[in-house]
Amino acid sequence: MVDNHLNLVKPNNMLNRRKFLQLSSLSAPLLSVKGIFKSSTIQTKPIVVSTWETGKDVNTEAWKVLSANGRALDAVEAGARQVEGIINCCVGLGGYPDRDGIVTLDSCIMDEHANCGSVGAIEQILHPVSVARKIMETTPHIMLVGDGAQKFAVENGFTKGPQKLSPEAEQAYKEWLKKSNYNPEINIENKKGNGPFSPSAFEDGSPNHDTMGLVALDASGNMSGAVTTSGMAFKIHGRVGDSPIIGAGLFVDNEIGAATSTGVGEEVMRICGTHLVVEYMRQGYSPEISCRNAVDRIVNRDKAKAKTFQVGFLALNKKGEYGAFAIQKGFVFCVKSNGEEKIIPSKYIFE
Ligand code: SD4
Repeated sequence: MVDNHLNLVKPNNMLNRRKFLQLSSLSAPLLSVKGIFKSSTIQTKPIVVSTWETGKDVNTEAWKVLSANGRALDAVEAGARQVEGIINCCVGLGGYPDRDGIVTLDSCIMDEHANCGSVGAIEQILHPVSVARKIMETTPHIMLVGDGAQKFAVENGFTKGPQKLSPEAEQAYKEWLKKSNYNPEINIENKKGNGPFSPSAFEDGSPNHDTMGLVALDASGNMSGAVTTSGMAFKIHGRVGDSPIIGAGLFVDNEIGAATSTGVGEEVMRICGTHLVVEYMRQGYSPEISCRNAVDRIVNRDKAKAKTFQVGFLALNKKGEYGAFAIQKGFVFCVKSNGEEKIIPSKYIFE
């Protein structure tokens, strides 16, 4: 499934900065022939890319802002709010709960000036992405969590909804309780080889992830990104994943590009995943190869373990070029620009 030329950038062969500079001055034409470095100077803008199939409607919402020459920041917030407002296993108040039966949400947002805001494990608030933006724009802080985040939200006009599971989430939770042999003292899912805190797949085999991460480049050439999720279902209460962590679930560098992630957050956090992807793009790698290199960083440490979980990265560079890479087959992403509206399967390592 992986193009042969990608072998050139496996971690063992990875270029250090000095070598990279030497190579890029001596043999850049050769490398660009291989497709590692793109030489195009054409910029595709505006453009938005987002994770999973739910990204299609998210992009539609973001596009309303982008196509009216709006700011990428407004576009990504609008896109994230769309998916927060519908019932979905993995985003918003309709999402699956933690092992105590409580839905806790993680979200963050980052703009072209490296301003960022973030909420972790917030409860009963419909639009955590807008709380994250409020934190970014009105406080000296970046991240608020739990009760403090909820208090801040309510004080700033967000409505506190009821503590109630969606019918789908309630059903899934009841199913999970049957087999989980629920015992907070013992991390039983881990023993079953299901990942650090929660099963990597649900009972029906569908993956335990559908986090919304989206990054956009606006008509003015500025970039922003947002992520919103209910996190891994059946996690320990209070667990926060990569999604609201700047540099893990989302990173935007307006000079270079932006990246977002999905999958088992603990594995993304271990490598500061999206920051790493953006740093690869800074070195001149295409978005896809940058995502591939970050995936390799995870997989090469422990191949056997990596076969048991999913992580996917999605990146967009300053020219509007995009790409993704995942550990497992199955990750898809959505693109919307003037010339394109597509759902694209990501390349991957394992079938
Ligand atoms: C998390 N990364 O909480 C999130 C889960 C996810 O698609 O991506 N779901 O670890």
